Amino acid sequence: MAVELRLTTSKPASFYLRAARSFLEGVPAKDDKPAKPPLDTVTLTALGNAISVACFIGGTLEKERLATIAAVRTKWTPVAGPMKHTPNVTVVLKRKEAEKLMSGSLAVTNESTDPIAGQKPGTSGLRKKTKEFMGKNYLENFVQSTFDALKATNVPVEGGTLVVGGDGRYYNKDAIQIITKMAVANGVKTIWIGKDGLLSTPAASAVIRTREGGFVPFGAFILSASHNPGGLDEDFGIKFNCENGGPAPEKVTNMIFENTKTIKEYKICKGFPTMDIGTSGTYVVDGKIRVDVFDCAEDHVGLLMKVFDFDSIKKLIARKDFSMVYDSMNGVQGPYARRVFVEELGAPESVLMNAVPKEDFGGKNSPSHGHADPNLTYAVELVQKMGTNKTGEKVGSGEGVPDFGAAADGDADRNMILGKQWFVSPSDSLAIIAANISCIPFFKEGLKGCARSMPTSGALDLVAKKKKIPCFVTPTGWKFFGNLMDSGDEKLGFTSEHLHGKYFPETENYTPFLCGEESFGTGANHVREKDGMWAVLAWLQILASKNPDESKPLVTVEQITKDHWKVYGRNYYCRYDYEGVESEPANTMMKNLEEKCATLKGTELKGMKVESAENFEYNDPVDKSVSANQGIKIVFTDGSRIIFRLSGTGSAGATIRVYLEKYEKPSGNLDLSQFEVVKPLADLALEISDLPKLTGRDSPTVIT
Ligand code: VG1
Ligand code: CO
Repeated sequence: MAVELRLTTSKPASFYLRAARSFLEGVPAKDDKPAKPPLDTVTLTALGNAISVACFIGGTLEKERLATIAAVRTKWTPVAGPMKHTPNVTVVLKRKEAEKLMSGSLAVTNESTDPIAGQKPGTSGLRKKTKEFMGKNYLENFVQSTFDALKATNVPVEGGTLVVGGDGRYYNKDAIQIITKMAVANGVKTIWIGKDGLLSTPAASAVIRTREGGFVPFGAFILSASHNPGGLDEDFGIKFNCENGGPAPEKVTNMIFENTKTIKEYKICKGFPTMDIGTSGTYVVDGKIRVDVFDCAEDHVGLLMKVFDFDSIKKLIARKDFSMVYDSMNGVQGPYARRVFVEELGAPESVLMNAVPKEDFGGKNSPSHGHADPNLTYAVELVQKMGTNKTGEKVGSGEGVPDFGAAADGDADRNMILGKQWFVSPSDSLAIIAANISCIPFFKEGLKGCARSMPTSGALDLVAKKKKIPCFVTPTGWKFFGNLMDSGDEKLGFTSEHLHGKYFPETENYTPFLCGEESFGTGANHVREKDGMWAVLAWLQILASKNPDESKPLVTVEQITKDHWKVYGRNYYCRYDYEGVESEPANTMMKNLEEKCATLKGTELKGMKVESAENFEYNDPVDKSVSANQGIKIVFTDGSRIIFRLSGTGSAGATIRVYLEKYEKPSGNLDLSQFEVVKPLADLALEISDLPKLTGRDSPTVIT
């Protein structure tokens, strides 16, 4: 475990010395206080005059042989006042006893290899069948191509720190060992690995942004195919996140892909020891390379505790008339859920469902059939528990049903929110969080900006309009939100002019910022990924603030949703997925649709007039990059929309997504089933696109 001590001159040096020492030594049990185990990492951060205190403590504890100074880092930090910036020093202490010295060869071998076709990263990294990933040089080629792209753009790979972790699926642990050996061969000096190889996607982002004082690593490899099933016969994936903690932007992933087409050799240290990633500690190999294996939850949960008011959520959870459940779907979220709900918020162990990470997320015979995908179709166990069916309608009397239920996907960046017999659609959830944002301490002054992906419903736009804040519409995929969150941030401390590292001090600052997607992804600028746990805590915080008085009846999730519709109206919304379609007819369908766009405008279809029809193109307002071909969008004069896209996360064939939306004013009928309301739009979509004829499919495989 790690801790950060922020030194100031308001307390004497001896106070901090004692504190650092007791963290490193641990504290024995006393009276009714439990023992505190020793911590492996103590980070001292200090500004201005406190810097000498940090040096004094580090030097003293090293002399006492209690700790090793693993790193001393300096950077400039913005401060209020005329100085504007001040020097900032971070001293990283590693507990001597937790340090394991290992021998091993650091000799680098250049292995020759040939390009492998199809290594193009999609919406969120490269995803393929696990067996393909396990094939000769498959992972190695992609990893080397990434290092080469980074080095070509002056990312400080050499001598740098790299984060590696994954969602725990089959092949995760082996891949981590390979990446470690390749990273060392490519000059990386320090590798941070989540214990047991686990790091959720948002946690990896939090580690980059906050561990050891923040912004130490140059990036992270996250091993995940997210909600796609895991196992030898299922999917595996890898993605690279940059030094801001966000997914590599398109210019980087394009560069990686180009490299995979010409790669001739990769570098690996074959004699580097295989690391014990099941035991926390800091391993020093050959006196030169440091591998830290650390608790996967500490940085992320530590950050969330700064964003939210845990005490008020704790009070909500303690209420006798409130109960909740949380389904980790046997993905990576289990350890995080236990830490947050049970250890920090005092909920009983029984709130945790499927909280043990499994390599196959429970596999084919589990209720979710191994799809760690939090939606009404796959989160079967939770949906049943919450008293609804797979179209979100109430089932049974509601007796004994918890008041709140939520779930995460395999890599824990997604969330599904449920109330007692009540489903909140992700687009509505985003809008409701926006409308109630100031309940959350991190946002107490409100939002400066927000964004949604293009296929996400326009519910957020209505809130943004009322609050008079900018609302951006981006292509699908979290990487497009990154620039908006980094905009106006000078990020002192980054010296290299590389990749995404060209920060944008001149452009508008939009933080605090909220963003989300219809695909059960919600998040904010505390990290640069969507964050499943964040969304759930946001809802719990809203519930806590709507229920300040325990003697009054509980204001429920259902009520909060309905109250929202009464103010803003309701964006009835559904997504139809046609999975496992042949690529060729899917591409033909999209091409035909694009051609049709030119003539659709102004025409009438089943009594609905087309206002616009286009292939969505995004012009990034921050770095001015252009992303074309992001989905066919048909908008009608009554505000209804039909959108067609091909998925970019599948591992084989094609998945067609059809997004349907119909707006109803606050004075209209707000209590219909979304599936019924959008049905006529779905029929129209099939007619316009010729989908059934081209693909041979009459009905979608999944409706969300
Ligand atoms: C899907 C979703 C998209 C999401 C992406 C990654 O992409 O539609 O909104 O960002 O998955 O989510 P696509 O290209 O298949 O539509 V995750 O949780 O799978 O990393
Ligand atoms: Co995911």
